[in-house]
Amino acid sequence: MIENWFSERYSDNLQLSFRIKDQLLSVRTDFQRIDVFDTYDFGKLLSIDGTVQLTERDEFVYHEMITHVPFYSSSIPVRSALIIGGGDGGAAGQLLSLGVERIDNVEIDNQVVEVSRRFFPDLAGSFSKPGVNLVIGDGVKFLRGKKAQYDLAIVDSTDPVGPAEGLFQEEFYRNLKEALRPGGIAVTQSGSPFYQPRALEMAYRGMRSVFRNVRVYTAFIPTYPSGFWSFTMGSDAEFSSPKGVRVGRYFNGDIMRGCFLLPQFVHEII
Ligand code: AG3
Repeated sequence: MIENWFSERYSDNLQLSFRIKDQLLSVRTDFQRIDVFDTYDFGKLLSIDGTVQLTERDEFVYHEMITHVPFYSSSIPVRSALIIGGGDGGAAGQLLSLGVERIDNVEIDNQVVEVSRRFFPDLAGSFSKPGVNLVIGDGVKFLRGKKAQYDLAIVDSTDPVGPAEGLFQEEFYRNLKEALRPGGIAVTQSGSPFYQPRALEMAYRGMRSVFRNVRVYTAFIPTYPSGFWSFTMGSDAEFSSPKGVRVGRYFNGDIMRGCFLLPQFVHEII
């Protein structure tokens, strides 16, 4: 009996493997390779250039954490948001659930959106909801000329190799800040502190040179390298610590306070 597996390679000596029922799709786009697998344990899985982007079973962790934490940390009401990347629609959906009224979601690869509409309709459905404006284009270019328009900016990107490399650079964070209203917050996924310390270091350094306040927080995401994942957010305003939050499936008041507590090896990276 032949067993089929999808593996994300972390190094020559390490990989994470999912036994799959089926490969549902494989396309090469102008930007990257996209694959969709039906896995036994995590439901459908979307991968880009061989790296896990989301699975049906654990996407809620990433998408809640990249939205709820900055939303509740904001000292100004979050009514409008910009998402760069996020072509699956997961982050936009979470922002809508928080009551954000206007969302511009700028994804560079229209195939990510098409594939998500077909295989992850619960996530991509957010693109058809009122208030969400999907733009297919380069986030870096989209930012040109955008001044003080958003309360929150979310960078939901792939790893800092290939198309997303520029999204971890200081110059990009500078442009992102220009697009924010005074007191607005920017947040980016910043990789696995254990396996990708340079991603975290780049995000942290880049944001530090642009924003007065920068904080790193982490979450447990089983299907990403090491399962221990970081996010980095920056603002010129003080971060607020809300009394009450609406709970998600991962996010709650304890997580809102505790996600900023970092192990010593993470402090040593940043
Ligand atoms: N974007 C971040 C995925 C990074 C995963 N890296 C990896 N597996 N090596 C997720 C997109 C979900 N909206």
